[in-house]
Amino acid sequence: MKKILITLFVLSVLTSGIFASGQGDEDTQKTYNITAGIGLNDKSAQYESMQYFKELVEKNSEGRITVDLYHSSQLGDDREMMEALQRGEQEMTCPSTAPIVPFIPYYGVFDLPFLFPSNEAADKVLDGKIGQDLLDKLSTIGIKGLVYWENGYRNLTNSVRAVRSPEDVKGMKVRTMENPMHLDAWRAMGANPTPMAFGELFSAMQQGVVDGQENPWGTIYLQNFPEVQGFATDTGHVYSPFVLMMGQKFFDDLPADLQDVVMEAAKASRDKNRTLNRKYNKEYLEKLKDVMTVVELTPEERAAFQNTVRPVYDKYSEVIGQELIESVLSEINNN
Ligand code: TK8
Repeated sequence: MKKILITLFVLSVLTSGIFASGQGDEDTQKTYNITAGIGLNDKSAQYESMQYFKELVEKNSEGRITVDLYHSSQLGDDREMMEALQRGEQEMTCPSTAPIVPFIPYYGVFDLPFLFPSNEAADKVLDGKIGQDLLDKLSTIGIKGLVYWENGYRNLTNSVRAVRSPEDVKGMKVRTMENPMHLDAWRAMGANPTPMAFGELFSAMQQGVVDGQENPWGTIYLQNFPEVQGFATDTGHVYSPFVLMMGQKFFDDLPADLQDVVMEAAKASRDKNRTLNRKYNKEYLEKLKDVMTVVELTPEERAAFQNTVRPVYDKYSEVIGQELIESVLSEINNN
């Protein structure tokens, strides 16, 4: 009997050792594939930044993670790709914050017109505690918010007339992102706004379904909007962040060392993205001046837009949370 017990004990030690080493080996050999989709095309700073993220993750995981990239809304629009992350059918995407608002209303703080006075003020809020708390809130809807990238300051374009004041916008059919604050801001100016997914925008402008839209200069140029829009105005009415995000379950199932690889690549690609995006927005504004009528507002003219959309702050402060708005404003003013 004693011999049998000793034999069983020795066997249990050997097999657990084999399984244990086997499991360890299995973890280090297991590979993970990320399907990542974005809305902008393959000339955008956003796509170049995704390529950089891909290079870093594939190199630093020694090939244990591979990334397949899709651009130009091939996998769907911002909302659809977020829902695909929730269902585990896609691993990454990078929407503007505006389409996140129907999921998590707090994100509406970034849609407050004329909120951020500069890129630096935006970086400080987004990369600080306020921004991180909002990223963490994404876990309540099955998404891991990694970091913020930059879409940038949004400017109006249209096919009807040069716009220099809110009066010039009256009756204009302006496409907005799918978010009630954007609709209300353009209604306050007397426009006739239409919410629409980004992937449908070019053909809607081409067919005259909408007269205008608003986006950063790089997007306006690189998505060929001048082909269907003759006028632009540097309203700069909203600073749009992007959120680089991953399916929460996919992230949680990664071994700890690969989670670190993903986070480090996200942070490195954030810094590269901002530098590239700011370069492109500056460069492409100059190119747009050659192909569009670009109105550059005086401080007084810009103030007229700011005063017109002011009621949006009051209407949405309760939905977003007065405390959050005040903490963002005090963070900005402590710059
Ligand atoms: C791209 C969108 C776009 C945004 C918009 O996925 O919808 O106008 O500015 O860049 O997020």
